[in-house]
Amino acid sequence: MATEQTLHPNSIQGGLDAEGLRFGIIVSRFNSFITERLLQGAMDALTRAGASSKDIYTIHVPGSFELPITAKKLAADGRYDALIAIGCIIRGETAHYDYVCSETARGLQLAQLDTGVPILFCVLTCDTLEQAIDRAGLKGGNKGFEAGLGAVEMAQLAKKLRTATKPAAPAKRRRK
Ligand code: INI
Repeated sequence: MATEQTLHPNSIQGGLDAEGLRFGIIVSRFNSFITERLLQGAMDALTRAGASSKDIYTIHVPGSFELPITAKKLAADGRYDALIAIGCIIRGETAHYDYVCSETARGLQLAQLDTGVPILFCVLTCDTLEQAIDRAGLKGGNKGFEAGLGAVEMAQLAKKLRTATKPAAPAKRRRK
């Protein structure tokens, strides 16, 4: 039997340095009282991580339902290292909430899987306005800030994976 040895696997992780990375932030105008606070949180995180204003674009859309198509277009143009989708969906009296929630989440997931560009899901899905306020800078912190840090980490990770998973160059054949 082989002697026991400690293994040291290779580790690939994204860090939190945003210098030189480009970000797009798509913001839903619906419930803008909440979404603009989430945007401030995301901007705060990106600024603290070292991103510069010239590398950050904000794009506003009417509602959360419009986030996926916009995110996909931005991701497909290849200029961004990561995107953040910001929305706030609050339950009403009809099933509308369920459709907007599920299609927004599904569309954003498809957009990032189709394009390979990380899209951070910063869409609050709440039963009440109070729950949303708590998550936009009060008791529950600011989910925009969390998404901002997540965007930096995923942008770096995506870059590293592009190089780390490249197949090694074929070994040169020796002449006989
Ligand atoms: N959009 C939201 O972002 N949040 C909501 O709470 C919401 N509600 O409750 O209706 C909402 N609806 C609009 C939707 O996102 C689309 O903009 C609209 O249906 C037009 O496509």
